[in-house]
Amino acid sequence: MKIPALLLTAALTVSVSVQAEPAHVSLKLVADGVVEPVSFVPLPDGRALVADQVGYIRLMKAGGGLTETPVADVRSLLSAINQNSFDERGLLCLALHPDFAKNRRLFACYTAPRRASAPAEYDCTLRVSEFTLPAAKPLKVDPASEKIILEVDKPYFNHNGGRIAFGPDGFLYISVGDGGGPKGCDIGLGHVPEGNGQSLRTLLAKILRVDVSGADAASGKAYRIPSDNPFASGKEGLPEIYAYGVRNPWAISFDQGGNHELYEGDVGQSRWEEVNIIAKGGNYGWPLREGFDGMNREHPELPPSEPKAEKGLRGEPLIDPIAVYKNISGWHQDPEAFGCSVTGGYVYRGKALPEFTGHYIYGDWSGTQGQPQGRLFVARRPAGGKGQWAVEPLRVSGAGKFFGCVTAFGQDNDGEVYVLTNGSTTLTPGRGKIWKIVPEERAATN
Ligand SMILES: [Ca+2]
Repeated sequence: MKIPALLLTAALTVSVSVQAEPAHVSLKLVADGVVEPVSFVPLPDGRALVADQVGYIRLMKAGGGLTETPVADVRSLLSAINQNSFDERGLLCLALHPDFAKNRRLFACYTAPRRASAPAEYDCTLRVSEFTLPAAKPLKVDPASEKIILEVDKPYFNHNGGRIAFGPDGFLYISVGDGGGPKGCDIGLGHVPEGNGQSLRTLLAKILRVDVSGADAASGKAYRIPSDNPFASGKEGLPEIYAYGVRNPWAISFDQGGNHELYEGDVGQSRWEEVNIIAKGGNYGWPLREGFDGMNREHPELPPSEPKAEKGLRGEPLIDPIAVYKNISGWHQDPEAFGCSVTGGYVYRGKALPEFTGHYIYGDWSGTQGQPQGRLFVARRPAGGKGQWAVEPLRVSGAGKFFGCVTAFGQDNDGEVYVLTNGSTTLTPGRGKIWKIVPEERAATN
């Protein structure tokens, strides 16, 4: 549908601050040879685990390069995946227990085949599991050592979220998407009328928090509920819920420094891609809002059809993102629209690029849908810490040019940040690469 330019201009309700002079960095290739790298998890000894969406856990050697043999082949645990095509299902994220050096507990999130108790029309079941990573060399995980922690049934193949991270409190945080579907807008099979984002009776469209220190005898669950979870009693909402009103939280991360805040990249519908700082009990607005704007749930590429909602269903405030950028689907030919799907990243806490310390490095999956031309951004923390963060494109110069979709980010134990890319928009073998963000390499003739 062609949208009149006038309509789009009139709808702009928030100024998007994008710096004119972008910062320059270079990328150093540290590993390749995977299909779609989606998770990079540093081990205590300087090596790293890398999750390949198609079902492998690989080992990156200290300094770079993957070992020949995967640490684990979990393909047999996964739901069906569209091979050589686009898919959001598969192995989605890894996390090490905070006491990993002692207990060797490795957590993984992936899409499993629909479990028996799920409705027959549903697509798959999002699963968080635990494995033991034996200390013996070479590192090898036995998929049969799996212990299932938590499952969420998924009506459609997309909007899984499926990202996991341990917080400074030692609890496991899990991001879950709204359930997806061809219409988007939190509508369709498995979506309640108010949207899963606003329902406290589903784990879809939520950030969850659980205690994996032991099973809960009373409920029979493999985890316990932290006593200060916002709905811990289960009366007002499901006790696993930590925050709600998110759409497709593709990447959550804790700041290694500062106040150890929880950052979330929330993939937008058609108009706004957003980054949030997640607070306990917070309502992030989906599907009442997208970015700072209201929504048009019938025609999401058009300006909001109703006044912007200010409160949730229980009168609670809706929390604004810290940073947004325009999605090209809703802002045709707008020079400020430069992406289609936010890929959440990390707050930089390394040494090599001090100008980024305390700022959030992240990206856009492909720049334009269908083209493997991802973008990198830095969102600058505002002076004083309050208000909107300025979004600045991060230009890549020097030898390490990348051409690919930005699938995820990683951060090592020194706070340095890595970019995970796929040179294809599909799950095509051999196009996945991992890059370390390094200071700009200037040409010798400069
Ligand atoms: Ca939001």
